[in-house]
Amino acid sequence: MLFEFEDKALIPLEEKVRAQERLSFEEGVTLWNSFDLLGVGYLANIARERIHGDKTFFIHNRHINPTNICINSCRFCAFGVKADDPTAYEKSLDEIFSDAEKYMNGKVSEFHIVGGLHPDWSFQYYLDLLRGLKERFPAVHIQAFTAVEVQYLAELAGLPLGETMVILKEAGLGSIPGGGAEIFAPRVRKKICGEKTTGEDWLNVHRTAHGAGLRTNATMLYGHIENAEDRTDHLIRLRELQDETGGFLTFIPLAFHPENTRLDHLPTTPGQLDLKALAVSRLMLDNFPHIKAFWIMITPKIAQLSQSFGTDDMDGTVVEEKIIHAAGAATDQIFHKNSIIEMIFEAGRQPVERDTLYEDEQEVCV
Ligand code: V47
Repeated sequence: MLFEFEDKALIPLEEKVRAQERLSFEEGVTLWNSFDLLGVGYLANIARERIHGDKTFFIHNRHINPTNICINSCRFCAFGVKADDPTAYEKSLDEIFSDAEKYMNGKVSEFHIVGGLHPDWSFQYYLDLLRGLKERFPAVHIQAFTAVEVQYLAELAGLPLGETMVILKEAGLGSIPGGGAEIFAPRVRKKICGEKTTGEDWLNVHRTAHGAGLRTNATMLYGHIENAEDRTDHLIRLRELQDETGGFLTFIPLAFHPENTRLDHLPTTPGQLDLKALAVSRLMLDNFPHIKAFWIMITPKIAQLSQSFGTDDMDGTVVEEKIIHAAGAATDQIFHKNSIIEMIFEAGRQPVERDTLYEDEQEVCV
């Protein structure tokens, strides 16, 4: 039986999706504005199953947030504070090494490290952090420092971006996470994080990373003051860079959490928008291998459902997360591997445990 679209504007898109034809800016806006969530999800699932069949990936990882002290004051962020704030913290290298060890239980395969732009830490601190972790856990991949942090580190080092990346890579950096992208549209970016790295600069850091042989992820912060055109523009800019370099692995839409932020008058994102963000991303980012449902942000239940709305990755165990929890995330800090596997099976998909670069993929048997 043929799928019946409630929104007739989606009908012409099915042929294009099946023929693997690229969707335009206008078609992207149509998808965001459509009331037909099932229709959008149906289209995204065609693309998802063509690329990945029934597989859903996950990773045994651990997040580490070394400090929340930050020179920026982004309006959407509840994590970053100034040094005199009572909640300010900074972890010594020894604390980080011992935390990492504490939670190794078995085989964590990735450390995901993201933090504030600390006004006093030196470039050397970051090199010692990478080298110290690599020395103690040589088999664990280090995915660390958003493009915003990498740009800051290059400034601290007084070196060009490319050289900074080579040094970070030699010290143990394996890949770069997708944070800091927020929304590229200057009109919105200025209002939510005016002092932060521009969208152009964010893209340039990733371009340089790809040139230095580092794979990276990308994100988009949605559900605040942006509109459908801003989101579509963001996705198309990422798609263009991916055409140029091929260096992106995964895209992760990040649902805005307003609590404790300077945008706390805004509501939390509805589940409808969370699912749509994942589905539209799958459809517009036709050259991105993976679309990730970060369960910390959207709850494990929405992440589970989203496997029929375009996603093929559930992120991982995480263990400790401070950025989104500072902004009111009500999810747990840790998702045990067996629970992730169970949720993937329940969704009718095949769980596959992966490493960061999707080079080692192990299907999990019942
Ligand atoms: O850079 C900050 C965002 C990011 C809020 O690459 C917020 O695999 C929502 O980038 N509401 C950090 N979002 C998290 C991140 C990430 C997470 C999981 C996987 C990967 C990956 C990357 O969180 C920040 C910022 O963009 N953020 N505050 C907030 N109130």
